[in-house]
Amino acid sequence: LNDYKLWLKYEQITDSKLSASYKDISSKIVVGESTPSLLNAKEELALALPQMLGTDIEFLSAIDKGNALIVDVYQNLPVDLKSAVSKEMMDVKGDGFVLKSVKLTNKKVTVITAKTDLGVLYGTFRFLHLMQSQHLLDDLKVVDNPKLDIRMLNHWDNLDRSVERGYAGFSLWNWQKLPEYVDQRYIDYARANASVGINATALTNVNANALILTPMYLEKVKALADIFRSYGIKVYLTARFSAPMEIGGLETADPLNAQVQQWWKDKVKEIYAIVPDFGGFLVKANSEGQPGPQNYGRNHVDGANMMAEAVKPFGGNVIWRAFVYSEHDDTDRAKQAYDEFLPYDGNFMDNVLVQVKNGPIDFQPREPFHPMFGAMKKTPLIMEFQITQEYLGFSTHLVYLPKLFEEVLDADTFQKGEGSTVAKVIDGSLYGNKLTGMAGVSNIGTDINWTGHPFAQANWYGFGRLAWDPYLSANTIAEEWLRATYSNEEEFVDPIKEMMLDSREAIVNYMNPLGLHHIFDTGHHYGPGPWVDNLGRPDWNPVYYHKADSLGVGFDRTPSGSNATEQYASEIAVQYNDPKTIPQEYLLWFHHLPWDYKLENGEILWDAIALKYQEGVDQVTQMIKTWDRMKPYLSENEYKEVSMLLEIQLKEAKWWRDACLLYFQTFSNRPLPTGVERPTKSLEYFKSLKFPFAPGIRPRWD
Ligand code: BDP
Repeated sequence: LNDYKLWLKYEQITDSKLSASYKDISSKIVVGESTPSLLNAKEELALALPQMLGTDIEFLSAIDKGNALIVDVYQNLPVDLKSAVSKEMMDVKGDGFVLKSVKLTNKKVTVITAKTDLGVLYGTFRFLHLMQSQHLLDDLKVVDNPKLDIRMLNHWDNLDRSVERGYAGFSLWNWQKLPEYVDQRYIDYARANASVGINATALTNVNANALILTPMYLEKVKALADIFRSYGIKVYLTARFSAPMEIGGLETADPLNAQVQQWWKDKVKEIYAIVPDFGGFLVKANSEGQPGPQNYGRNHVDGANMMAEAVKPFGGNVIWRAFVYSEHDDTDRAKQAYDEFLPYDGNFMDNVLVQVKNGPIDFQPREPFHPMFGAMKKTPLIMEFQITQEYLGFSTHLVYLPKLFEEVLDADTFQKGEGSTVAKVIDGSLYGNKLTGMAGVSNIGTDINWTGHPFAQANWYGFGRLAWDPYLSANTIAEEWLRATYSNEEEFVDPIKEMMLDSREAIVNYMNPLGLHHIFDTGHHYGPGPWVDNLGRPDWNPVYYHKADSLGVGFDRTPSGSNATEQYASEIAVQYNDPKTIPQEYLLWFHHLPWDYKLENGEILWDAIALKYQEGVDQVTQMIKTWDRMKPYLSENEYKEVSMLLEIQLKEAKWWRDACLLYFQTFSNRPLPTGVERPTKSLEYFKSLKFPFAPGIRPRWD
């Protein structure tokens, strides 16, 4: 059950010196008790400290003679403490916080404070984390502010508790037992989120069901919102665009129709009467069969602004997704969102955010950053990452995603000159957008350990940390997570951190090396299916994406092909248009090249592809070796569960390698280079594999 506790394990500190110094500063605590969030802070301290310090702690109503820990909003601090932290407080923004060691006459006071009670709760979690990761705390001086406003999970949870692309059991939301039955998990979910600063959650699938907006469900939503509130988490719902017809009895959902507009206004009023701090709507419209304004000859602006108008008086937001690609459009799918949304820049109301996936296709193991970032200058763009591993081995493969997130955030869009990184676009600093955010498609479910793979917890954790501060490094985050989750032993942390950091490149290598993409078996997106060519729409078929033929492989997105590069700043377009200057990892994303094309290192393309697949397999073998060496630092169970998963990962890395190479070999007609293991099964065998069950699928929209 230890897995259930996530990174909030609060294990006993065995280093006696450290433990003594922690006791010295925190066994007497004064917590302001004026609000539910402060009470949460108190409860967390009451849970964590006795466990970590192996001793009782004492809550006092005021500081007495000895050292003490003071946990309260700035405004309520005693005068001497106020002046001791006033300088740091000048740097605090929003729900940011200060942790500071202050010397008063004859005693040491450690202060956790903020402008808001939520800030104090965040500070408390940080303080406890520093203890968990064994930092010295007697000379604390930390000021930390959230850099984005909306730090949000998107649950793709259906009302029947299935989770689209969910690989960790069922939905946490037990709609049948709500509102009366409050599962402890809701509280622990809120604690975990608050501990990393996540402050919003969209409870329902973007492929939405209008029923969630009916009174019966809204009562249930209220129960969840009531629990989440004191942890600073606002509830959002997905809004089905045709809801006025489905649950409102109207004949149209045309956003310019007065009755429809009124329906949404009334609905919103009803929601706010039940959930006064409701965050707003998340909308997938005119995408993959979901209804939207275009069904009525209107556009995204008409649709989004109609809803924005309705939530505006209550301070709500509309988050409108840009994941669109039309069945009637035969331009390169990678270009369509940009083409469709760019003309609307500047036309959205100021409480609309456009939510853009990190890359232009769909959560592949590696994609170049989405060209809308940086190009759409007047509209706040909220980043959409996928924490659930739809195309990254589900909850079976160990893949540390902050490495992927970091790569995207650090990417330079050049849209306002050098240094115009994606992080600066989404934190608003590049163009001065007022509203900012990051969303992560959740990987959470009812599995005891929440995320299926124990290491997938790091992806939830890491997402939260990056939503708080998109400039943090994947390295720092891995270290933080490991120390809180597994161990503080350097001999464990260092190699396992390396293993995590390498894991993302490993999966790119054994699934989609050198810019290959979307060659997954269809529907479930788990194993390889580069041969699939029979789906209803060309852009659902892997062959559309790799375009392998006897001459070569890859998608020409340069001016001689789809010219997707023109959607990027010219600095990037020029670099990417030339196969000699494009970063190798994007090569086949943007170029169709002959099998014997010579790469910079002298290898021909075919050999390079084959060697990359092999490298991916070798990296997983290495991961297994690393994990095996860590046995002394792990409980039997901890060791075994990851060990079993890694064995599956190795088997499947080989499956990917063999299936893809055998398939591409039918075009390249070349032998496998030395160093690449020979497949032991035939291509026909790999093509014939069928899967009786794959989690996370929903009936297709076609
Ligand atoms: C794709 C998923 C699909 C989602 C869609 C979306 O395959 O299940 O509905 O994205 O983001 O990645 O709307």
